[in-house]
Amino acid sequence: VKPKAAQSAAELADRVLAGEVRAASRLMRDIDDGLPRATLALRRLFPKTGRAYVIGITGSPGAGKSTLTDRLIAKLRAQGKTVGVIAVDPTSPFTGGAILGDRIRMQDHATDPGVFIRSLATRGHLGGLSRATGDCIRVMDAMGQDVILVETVGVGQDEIDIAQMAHSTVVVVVPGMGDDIQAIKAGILEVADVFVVNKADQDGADRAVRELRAMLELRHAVKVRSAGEAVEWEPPILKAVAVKDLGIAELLEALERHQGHLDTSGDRAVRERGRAQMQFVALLRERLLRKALDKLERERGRLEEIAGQIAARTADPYALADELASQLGA
Ligand SMILES: Nc1nc2c(ncn2[C@@H]2O[C@H](COP(=O)(O)OP(=O)(O)O)[C@@H](O)[C@H]2O)c(=O)[nH]1
Ligand SMILES: [Mg+2]
Repeated sequence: VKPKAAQSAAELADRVLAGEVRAASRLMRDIDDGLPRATLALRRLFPKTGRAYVIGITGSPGAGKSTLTDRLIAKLRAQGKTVGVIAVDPTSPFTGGAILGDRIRMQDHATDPGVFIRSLATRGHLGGLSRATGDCIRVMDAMGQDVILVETVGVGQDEIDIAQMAHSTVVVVVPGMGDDIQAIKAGILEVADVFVVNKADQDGADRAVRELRAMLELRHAVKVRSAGEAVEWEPPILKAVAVKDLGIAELLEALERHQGHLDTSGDRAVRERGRAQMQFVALLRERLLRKALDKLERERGRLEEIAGQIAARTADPYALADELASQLGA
């Protein structure tokens, strides 16, 4: 990296640390574009991060995550807290897919200097969406947001990784989900700290609560048997009607209790290491993949050649991948 880039990265980082919104936006764009100076700036920011309280909000599309997020923002702002929002949902109102009412509502917060909203697309990250999200969390943390809300659609490993970046993870479900419960079983259940059955104005909310409780009890029984001790934190199952602002105060209370639990149980430190490991592996994965793809790109036509050989069965992908990996060196 040229000295000039290093200097501009340092300047950018310092402006972010001073809480400058434009600098934070700039850095996030640089992160998106994969500019080397973004990494330099992130390195400078990193020691100053770790202060924000990160809340993950995950669930199926249409479950009401954005509406819930919007209501949480209002409550947190009323408490005088600054709020960062990262929407990793391409269908989110934050990214413009909103009905008019949603957009007007978001605009209220968009002009509030205490709120910083940023959306992340799922493309262009080499599968490193969790890495990109982690970087954005750090930028918001460094610029001084007290609370960072991360909205993700609760499907796939990337999403579960992202959910694990939060101090507290809220899983939003809606009545009559059936299949949803199956999806939840597939992994997100393990990372849920608080469940919200949203749209409790619709039929079946109590049934959804019962189904979730049954699943948790099953999990609890398994854990008690395997660990030989009780699990300390029992994820509460709350009902909410986000559009009517019902259940939001209770959700915040549950999150505050969870924060307290993290502090008293020592889980905060355990999770911090878990998060650090997760984020480091995500970073490493992306860096190594980038290195491999760069190498293939330098050897013009090599990737196409490999693809041709594999398709024609004249070479096998296992040997070629191993060969390339070993060529990358230590
Ligand atoms: N009936 C009802 N509709 C809701 C509730 N919360 C959100 N919605 C509506 O559900 C739709 C999807 O909400 P949105 O927040 O965009 O969901 P997301 O995709 O999970 O972010 C919108 O039309 C909301 O107005 C609720 O509690 N009850
Ligand atoms: Mg949304």
